[in-house]
Amino acid sequence: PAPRTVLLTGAAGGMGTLMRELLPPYGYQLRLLDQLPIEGEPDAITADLSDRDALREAVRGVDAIIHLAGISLEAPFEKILRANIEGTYNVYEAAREAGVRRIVFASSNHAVGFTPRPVGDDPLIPLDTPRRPDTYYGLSKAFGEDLASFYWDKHGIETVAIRIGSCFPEPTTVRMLSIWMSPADGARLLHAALTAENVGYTMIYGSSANTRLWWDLSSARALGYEPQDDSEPYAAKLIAEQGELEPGNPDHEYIGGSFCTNPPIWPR
Ligand code: NAI
Ligand code: 15L
Repeated sequence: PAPRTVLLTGAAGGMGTLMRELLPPYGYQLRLLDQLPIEGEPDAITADLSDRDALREAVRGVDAIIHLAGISLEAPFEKILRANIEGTYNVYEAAREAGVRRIVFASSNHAVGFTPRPVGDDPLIPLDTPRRPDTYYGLSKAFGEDLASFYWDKHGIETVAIRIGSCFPEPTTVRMLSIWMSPADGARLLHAALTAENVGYTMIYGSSANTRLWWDLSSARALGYEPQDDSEPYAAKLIAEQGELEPGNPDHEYIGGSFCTNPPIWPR
């Protein structure tokens, strides 16, 4: 049966807030968790991912988990270790103990951030491109992908890991024209990741059907995802304001853009 009750971690964040609105029409009953309280959501669980008792309680009776919680940008390693690496481990352990069968893990393009971005007629970045994290943050997402793969092989917990591009209401940079995932497509993608059968461990890229797309969406489409949006209507205005990406700009060179130069190491 399709999952109905879904734990949404990171529910107070940018994507969590968007998905709280967009997922219920698909028929989900969301249980919300975040370290921050959520206004207008008195039933939301306010807990840190280091609180294993709270996680045990939070996963009880859910059909699936969408795991968005964590530090979503670069930060000192100790913080990333605690929130993203240990925190994601704690979520998987809680799922294993409670018998939850499916997790959708918010990975990131920054797990492959140092991959040169395709230019001109270059092929799209393939699904099996080697991981090239661009930050401790990206490294934590690479860890999360391997953790998910391990929990499938060892414990039979299925995961769809989504290397999300940029999920915001609108693209705001020229780079985002290639990696944008509209919120509506984000909800479509999460729905597909929750309902596709026999996913085992599957890695997908998460974006809309952008004209300037950089990566292969076929594993996402294989789950039943049919993106409806394209960033192209935003292109003329953004390029007029910001100019085309030029060589020497990290957004021109690498998938991860400026994350590759944080801390600054440009030019190499
Ligand atoms: P965000 O930073 O807006 O939200 C993350 C939420 O997680 C926050 O509400 C925060 O309070 C919570 N959180 C952080 N550490 C926690 C902890 N230790 N315990 C409990 N809660 C904790 O991030 P956003 O943009 O909503 O992203 C959601 C997820 O998707 C993140 O994992 C991020 O890395 C990933 N992602 C997002 C992208 C995007 O374009 N929005 C792109 C690629 C990946
Ligand atoms: C991410 O992984 C971040 O969580 C998000 O805030 C954006 O910066 C996005 O990548 C991006 O690459 O634009």
